[in-house]
Amino acid sequence: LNQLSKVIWFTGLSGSGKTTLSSGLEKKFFANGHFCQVLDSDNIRSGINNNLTFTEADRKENIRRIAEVCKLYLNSGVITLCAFISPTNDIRDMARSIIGEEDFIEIHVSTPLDICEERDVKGLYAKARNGKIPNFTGISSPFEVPEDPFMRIDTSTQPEDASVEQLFEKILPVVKL
Ligand code: GGZ
Repeated sequence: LNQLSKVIWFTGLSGSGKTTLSSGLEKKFFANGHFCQVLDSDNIRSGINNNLTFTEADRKENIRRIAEVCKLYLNSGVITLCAFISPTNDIRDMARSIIGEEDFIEIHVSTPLDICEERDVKGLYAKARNGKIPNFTGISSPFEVPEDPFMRIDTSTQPEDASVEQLFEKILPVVKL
């Protein structure tokens, strides 16, 4: 295998671009001969974690199970790209300690709240503002900015392909054998 297995952990608000960037990066890695698996709320909360809500306790359990799954991927040599809000230092510290400090690469997708809310791709921010979705991150539930991520990417100040290119250039040396 021509790769070191790592977990690329994207954290950021809903609509910040985590899933888009992780899919873009997956394509680039694959074209370069590296095997990846993207995990995001679409493929995790619909299946393995379909009994979990967005309370603080359930978010923590969500991330705990995801981090354990990442460990299995690590052991099999696959690069895991995780795109979860993972809103608090406490939750991200737990993920980091389950996965192991040296295999956990934190990317903060730092697109500002007002831009995410303006995009409102799924109409969730509007619903959260109207009180129809409780515990919505950035509106009625906290997001703590990570202090020292490996990288910060703001998708509102540059096009998607430029962000993916930056991620690829900076992460490739970390996974390349
Ligand atoms: C935040 C919510 C909520 C609440 C539903 N708060 O933009 P999306 O739709 O596709 O991504 C969001 C996704 C977040 O799930 P995560 O598993 O990443 O969250 S966490 O890490 O905090 O456990 C959003 C949708 O689920 N969604 N309700 N209340 N996002």
